Amino acid sequence: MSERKMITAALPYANGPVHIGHLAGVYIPADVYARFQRRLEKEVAFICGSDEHGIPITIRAKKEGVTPQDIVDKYHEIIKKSFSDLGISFDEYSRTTSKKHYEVSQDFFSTLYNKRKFTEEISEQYFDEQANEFLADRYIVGTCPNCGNDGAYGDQCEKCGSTLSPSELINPKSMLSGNVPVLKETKNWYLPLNEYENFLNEWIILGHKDDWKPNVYGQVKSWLNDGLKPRAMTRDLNWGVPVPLPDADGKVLYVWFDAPIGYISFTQEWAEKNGKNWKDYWQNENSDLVHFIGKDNIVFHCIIFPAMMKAHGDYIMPTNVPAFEFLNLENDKISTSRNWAVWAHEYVEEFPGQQDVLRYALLSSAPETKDNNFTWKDFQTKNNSELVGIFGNFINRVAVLIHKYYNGIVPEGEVNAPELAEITKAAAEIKNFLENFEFRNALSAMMNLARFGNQYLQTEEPWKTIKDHPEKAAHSLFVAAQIAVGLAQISEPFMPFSSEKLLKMFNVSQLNWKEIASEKILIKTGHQINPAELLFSKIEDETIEFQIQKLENTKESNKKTNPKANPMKDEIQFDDFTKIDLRTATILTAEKVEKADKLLKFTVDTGVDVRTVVSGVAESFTPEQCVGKQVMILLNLAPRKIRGIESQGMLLLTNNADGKLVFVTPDETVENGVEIG
Ligand code: B3M
Ligand code: ZN
Repeated sequence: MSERKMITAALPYANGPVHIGHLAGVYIPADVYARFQRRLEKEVAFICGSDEHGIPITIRAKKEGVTPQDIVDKYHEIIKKSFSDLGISFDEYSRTTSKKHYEVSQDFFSTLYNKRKFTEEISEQYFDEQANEFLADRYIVGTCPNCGNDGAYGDQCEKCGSTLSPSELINPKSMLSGNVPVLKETKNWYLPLNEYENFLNEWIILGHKDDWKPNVYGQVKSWLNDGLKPRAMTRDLNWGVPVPLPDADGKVLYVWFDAPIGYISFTQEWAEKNGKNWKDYWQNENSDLVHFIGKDNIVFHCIIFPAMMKAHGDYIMPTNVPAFEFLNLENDKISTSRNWAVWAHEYVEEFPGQQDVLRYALLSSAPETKDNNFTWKDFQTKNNSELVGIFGNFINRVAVLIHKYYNGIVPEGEVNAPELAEITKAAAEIKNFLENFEFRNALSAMMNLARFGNQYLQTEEPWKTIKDHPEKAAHSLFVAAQIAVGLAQISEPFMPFSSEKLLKMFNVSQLNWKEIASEKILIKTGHQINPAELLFSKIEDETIEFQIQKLENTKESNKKTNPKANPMKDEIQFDDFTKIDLRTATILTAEKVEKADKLLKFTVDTGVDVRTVVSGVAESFTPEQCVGKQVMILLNLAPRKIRGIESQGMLLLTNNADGKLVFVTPDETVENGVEIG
C-alpha cells in the first residue's frame, strides 16, 4: 500500500455552473475518498481546477457574445465557490489559464517533441475564408450521411448517434459565417497511439481485470480491440495554449492534451505553496494516482493521457480510474442547454446549511454501475426518513437524555458491552467499501450503525428503566453515547458539516480511522458534553413542490422557445425548386433495421413505383404505426446506401414540440404519385 494518494477529479469545463450530475458522478465521491484517505493518514493531494480551453468555451462565448476569457472568468468563480460551499475539500482548485499551466503543458509538449514522440501530418481541414479560421468539428454542420439529419456536426450526428468526421458531412456549412467552407492544408502534430497498444494491453487488459470497474475495463478493451490510430495533439484555433514551436503560428494544444496535464501543473502550484515535492506524487512508485471521472472521459484517462505519460517517460500510471455513469433528473437526461438540472450554486442558496443533505442524497443514488435518477420526492424522503428520522433522531435522544438525567455528563457503563463491536464493524466495512470505490455501500454501512443505535435505545428504553433500574439506564446511555460518537467520527467523509457539529456536541476531537477501529471507548464516563444541537430538519412538501414547479416552468419555457427556428437558408431560384420532385405516397410495409436502433425500412407506393426508403424514425414510431400512412416523398433524391440497404428517396418529416418526429401528410387522402408544389 502506497503512502501517498494523488487524487484527481475531472476538470469541469468553465462554460457553465456545475449541477447535481457532476456532483454525484465525480466530485462528491472523489471528496469522500480523499477525506477518507486523509483519515487513514495517507499523504493526500486532492487536485482539480477549471478546464478553460477547448470548443465548449468558445462556443459558449459566441453564444453570449463575449470573449472566451470573459466566459472562463465568470464560470471559474461560480464553480469554485460551489465546490467550497459543498465541502469538496480540494487541496488545490486552479485553472488551465494559469501561467504555471501554460509553462508545464508547453514543457510537456516540448519534451515529447524533442524525444520525437510525435509524427507531423499534413491534412486538409475545413477553413472559413470569411472568418479566416480553421473550423473545429463542432463548427461545421451538414447533412448526416447515415440518417439524413441536416443538423449533424462535424464529429457526431446527434439524431442517429453516429460518429462522423467533417469530410463525411453532405453539404457542410460553417457555423461561423454560414458559408460553405473550403478545404485547406494544415500541419499538425500527432501522437501515434497505435504504438502504445502493447503497453496498454499489458498494463490494463492483463493487469487490471479484477480491480478496475467493469465499465472502465470494458471500454478500454473495446477501444484496443478496434485498434488505435494516431491522434492530433494540436489544433488550428486561436483559444488555447500556444504550440511551443517556431512554425506553429495560430496553433494551440488540443484541449485533451493540455487539460489532464492540468492535474500535474496544479499539483505543482499546490506543492510550491505548501513546501511539498510534486514529484513524490507523480513520479514516485510510492504514490497511488487515482482519477475520478464520468464515463464519457474514460478514453482520455485510460488511453490518451497514459500514452502521453508513457511517451514522456517520467510518470507513474494511475492505479485506478473509477468512472461513474450518468445521473438523470426526474427521469430525464440532465442538460445544460435545456436548463434541465439542479444547479449547485442555486441549491446552496435555496437550502442554506443543508449541504450534507445533498451530499447524502447524491451519494445514496450515485450512478456507480448504471445510470441513476434523482427526484425531489426521493430527496425529501431521504432527508425526512433517514437523516431526520434515524440519524438525527438517535443523536438527539442520546444528547438530550444525557443532559436530562446526568447534567450532560456521560454516565457509567460496562466497557465490554457486546454492542460496541458494531462501531468497529461499521468502520471496517466502510474501509473495505471505500477501498473498492463502493460509495453507496459505504454510506449504507454508516446509516446502519445509526439504525442500530436507534433500535438499541428503543429496546433499552432508558427513559423507563431510569426509575427502577438507574444503573441499567446509565449503562444504556453509556453505550448509546459510544455509538453516537462513533457516528460523529465515521460520518466525516460523507457528511463533513454534520460530523463537525457532532464532534463539538460531544466535545471530542477527531480520530484517525485506525483509532476508531481499535479503540473500544470513544467517549469516557465522566466526560462533559455540550447541549444538543439540531442536525437535520424536516423538509416540508411546499419546499419540494417549489422545486418541482421550477422544473415544470423550465419544461414550459423550453416548449415555447424550442425548437428554435433555424435561420433561412440561402435563397434559391424557381428553377432550383422545379428540380425537386415531391410526391404523395403510402407506406405499405415497415420494419426495423437490424442493429440500428434508430432506423426503419419502408416500402412505399409512390404512384410511380413501389420502392424502399430507409429513415431514422424508429425512436418516434413503431413499424405498425407507420403502415398505411400517407406521406410525402422526395422522389428524385439520388439513392444512398444506409446500413447496406439502398434507400430510394426521402420521406418528409418534421419535429413536434416534444422533439418527436412526425410525418408531413396531406390534409386529406389523395392519390399516390400526385405532385406537390
Ligand atoms: N473538461 C470534459 C468534461 O467536462 C473535460 C474533463 C477534463 S479532465 C482532464 O467532460
Ligand atoms: Zn445521423
